[in-house]
Amino acid sequence: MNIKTFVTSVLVLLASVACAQGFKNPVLPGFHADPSVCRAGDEFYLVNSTFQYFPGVPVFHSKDLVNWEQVGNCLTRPSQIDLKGTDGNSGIYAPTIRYHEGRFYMVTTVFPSRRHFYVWTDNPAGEWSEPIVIDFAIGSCDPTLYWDAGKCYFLWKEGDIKICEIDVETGKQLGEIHHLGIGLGGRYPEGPHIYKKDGYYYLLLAEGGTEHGHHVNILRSKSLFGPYEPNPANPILSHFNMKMQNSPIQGLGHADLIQAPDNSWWMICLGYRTSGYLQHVMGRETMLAPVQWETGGWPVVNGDGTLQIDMQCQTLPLVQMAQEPVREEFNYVKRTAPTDSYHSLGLPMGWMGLCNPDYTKYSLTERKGFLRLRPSTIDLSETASPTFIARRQTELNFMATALFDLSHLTEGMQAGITAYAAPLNHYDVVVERREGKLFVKSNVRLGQTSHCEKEIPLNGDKAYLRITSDKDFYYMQASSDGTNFTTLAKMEYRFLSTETIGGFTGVMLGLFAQSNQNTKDYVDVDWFEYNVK
Ligand code: 6LW
Repeated sequence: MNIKTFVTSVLVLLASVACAQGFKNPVLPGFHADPSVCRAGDEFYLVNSTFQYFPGVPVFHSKDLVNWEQVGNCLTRPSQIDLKGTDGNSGIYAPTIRYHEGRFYMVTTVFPSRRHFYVWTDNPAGEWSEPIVIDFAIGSCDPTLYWDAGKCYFLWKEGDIKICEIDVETGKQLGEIHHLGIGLGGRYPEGPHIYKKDGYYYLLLAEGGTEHGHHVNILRSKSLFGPYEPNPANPILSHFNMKMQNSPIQGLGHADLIQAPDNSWWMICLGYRTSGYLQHVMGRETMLAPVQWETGGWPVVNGDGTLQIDMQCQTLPLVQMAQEPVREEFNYVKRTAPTDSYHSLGLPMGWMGLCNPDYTKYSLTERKGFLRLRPSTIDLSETASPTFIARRQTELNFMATALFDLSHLTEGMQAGITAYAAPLNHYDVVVERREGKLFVKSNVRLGQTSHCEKEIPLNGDKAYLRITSDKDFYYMQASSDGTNFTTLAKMEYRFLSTETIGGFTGVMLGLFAQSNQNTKDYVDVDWFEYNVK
């Protein structure tokens, strides 16, 4: 073997070692639906839909598509989005993120108006612009932006897949609307994206609906406006088949393709991990798969169009990102943001409120190291904005515990921790004061029914409130000393599943405070601990 061959072999070996082997799906566990990804230089940015939650559209950053860190949110100001009256079936639907000539764009749709709009920024971790509204197309969802030969195109689903040129400065329509078909006949053709490769325009889209029948097809044309010919091997991604009928991951769809700096191709998509028979509680999660895409050929996802929890494949060189702490201490995080931005509250990334939260109900500065919750008279079971702040449930088996200082919780107030799926579907651990004494109880809200299984007295003004789980049940627990916990109730997972309640979100683990009258009193939360088992 000559020296050149030897050196090349060593370099290839080193490169393969540097590209680690394998990763776990989902790469973004918990309610991270409708993912879209772009690349700026050698780094990746990803966004998800958020529906009734605020701030809207989290922005994640990665260097390897596997490890992600949330660096911001696109919609942080009430002037950008009015979520009043929204729930898990409305608000912010699927977003697309694209990077063009140094600027990031996020385009999405707000329901029920079905208005499409986009915002832009030069710093994805900072504030994004005021919305630029698409005024020539109302209806349906899943818009995307695509640049070709110096022109910007708006692509969306409204019955069929439509595209037209726009002035990206104003959102105004510049060209005629072209029709790109309705896919291959599956229900709900949606989530369209276009990619140009080897002289072809490729049209990627999801069909089948965002349940078990979900799958991804791809078509191509020599012309941007078609006609588009389908890949004979469609679907390129699907678990809706006999081979994958028992997979713990189902509902794969709503994908986006991305080329890495090493010219490898990857697909991110949504899917959900089922708990029990065909049910899921954590919402649709973001998954990753490698794509083989030969020159002039069709893309092949992970060899056979399926993916696994344990992915055995060569990855990009893995770069760890800052991980969320197990115990959130609620220390104020200073950010450059205007006072009307949610980012000005200094809350940790990943924590969201409902609709457009009243910022005066939340403080990390009135008592250093504590989250102060000022109760609203809005109840958790209303489709509105109660004093509620939550983070995603990311595993089936978890333990969430919060330490409350209740010395300022007065008669008529309630506060606690909740596994929240929807206004009429949540399991709570609730504290209240009666005749000067503190009590803690379970509260199960299911549709028109509220049920308290058990109530016990608390000793002193501190309480450790806990929601934990196993694969079938949530357990509502409480303790006065942080060691001896009493189980107040246990309730089936399945009554918080998407299949039971509908909608497009997943269970959130939250803190809340409510009062039957306006009050200056409050509760302080010292920390929130989230352990996955
Ligand atoms: C979204 C559509 C979808 O607009 O579900 O799974 C809808 N895909 O593309 C709401 O998430």
